[in-house]
Amino acid sequence: MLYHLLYPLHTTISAFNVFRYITFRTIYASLTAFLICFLFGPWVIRKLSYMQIGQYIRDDGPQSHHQKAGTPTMGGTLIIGSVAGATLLWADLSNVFMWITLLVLLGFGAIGFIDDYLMQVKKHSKGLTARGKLFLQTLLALIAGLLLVLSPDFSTQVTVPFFKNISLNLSWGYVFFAAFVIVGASNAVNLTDGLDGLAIGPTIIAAVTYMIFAYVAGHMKIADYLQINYVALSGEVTVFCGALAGAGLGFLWFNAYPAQIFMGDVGSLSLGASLGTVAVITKQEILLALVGGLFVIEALSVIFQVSFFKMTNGKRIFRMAPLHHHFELKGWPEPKVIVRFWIIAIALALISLSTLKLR
Ligand code: 57M
Repeated sequence: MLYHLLYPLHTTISAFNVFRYITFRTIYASLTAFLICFLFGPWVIRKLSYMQIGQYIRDDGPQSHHQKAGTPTMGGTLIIGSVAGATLLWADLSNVFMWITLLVLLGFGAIGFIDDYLMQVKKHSKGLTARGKLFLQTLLALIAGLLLVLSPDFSTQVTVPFFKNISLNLSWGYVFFAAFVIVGASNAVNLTDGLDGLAIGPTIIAAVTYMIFAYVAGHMKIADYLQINYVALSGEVTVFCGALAGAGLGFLWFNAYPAQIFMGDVGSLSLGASLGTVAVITKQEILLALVGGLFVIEALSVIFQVSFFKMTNGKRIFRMAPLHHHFELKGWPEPKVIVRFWIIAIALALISLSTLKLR
């Protein structure tokens, strides 16, 4: 909004020329989102506690989690509000990709909200059914995929990281591919969200990584120099990624161990889906498996554990899935698991960034 209001005045006040630059608007979008989260955090925590939206803790989980009972959840509403507010303030509102990313953020946030609301407010113990949740996620992701494919000049080619000469044109099949990436990312972040700061840390790391990819993909000269897909107009998604990282930091302030608030499904489903959408827009879809490798490892631990459990009538590979519970049950203190998982996420993000040169 500020871009539309202030940039046109640059002919009279030359300092307003700065609103033209994506880098400038990204920095301020992230600071704005951080401040919204940071300043409104205590109020949201008080409000949620007052409304008794406190986490119910399952009996079958690690013992250490019982002391977390009653921690306010649905903090994702704060993250979504900060990201949407900061993006609307700093992005170019005529940009189609910015709107599609916001649609996914808010849409998946709404699905998560319904789930949390049923569970926390209506005390409907399981929330939405797994099938109902997956149906709504798939529907929304297909709509986002369709909107992307219909966007002007959007390529339906899929490229493979590290191999610049391998690419596949999926044509209309790209809609399903995009939906798969978005829904997969959404659920993987949701599975990871089981320790204080465990999901938001790697989300910030992935948002910063995609902030760089979005800037590069949207800049014709840099994209050409690095020989990566140039995606016209995708540069504006940089502002969204900045807002995501900023809001993540603001939320982490309160979600850091010992957490004063959890994000709930409203947070985890929407953050994962947004990262999936950004990966699709920047044409770095497959690379998301590496950028968000930690989420993939957590999701795979569940898939292997559940399959093995069913095949062997109750035997397990890990002490408990998702993987973070395995390490907790091995005796690692919670903060150690969290920080070590963050370290892995940073290393994976650095390897992902190296694909800009290694190809
Ligand atoms: C939701 N939710 C957390 C919080 C957060 C198929 C199966 C593996 C699915 C999986 C599952 O349901 N995962 C998705 C995980 C929960 O956190 C809430 O949920 C929101 C995210 N959706 O924002 O509102 C608990 O996680 C802890 N937490 C923190 N700090 C945070 O910042 O400590 C969350 C955020 C919170 C809190 O304790 O209550 C969760 O873990 O439930 N199921 C599981 O993860 C279960 N695994 C399992 O049953 N494994 C089995 C196999 C055979 C399926 C096995 O390995 O034997 C575990 N979850 C729990 N207890 N709580 C195991 C038992």
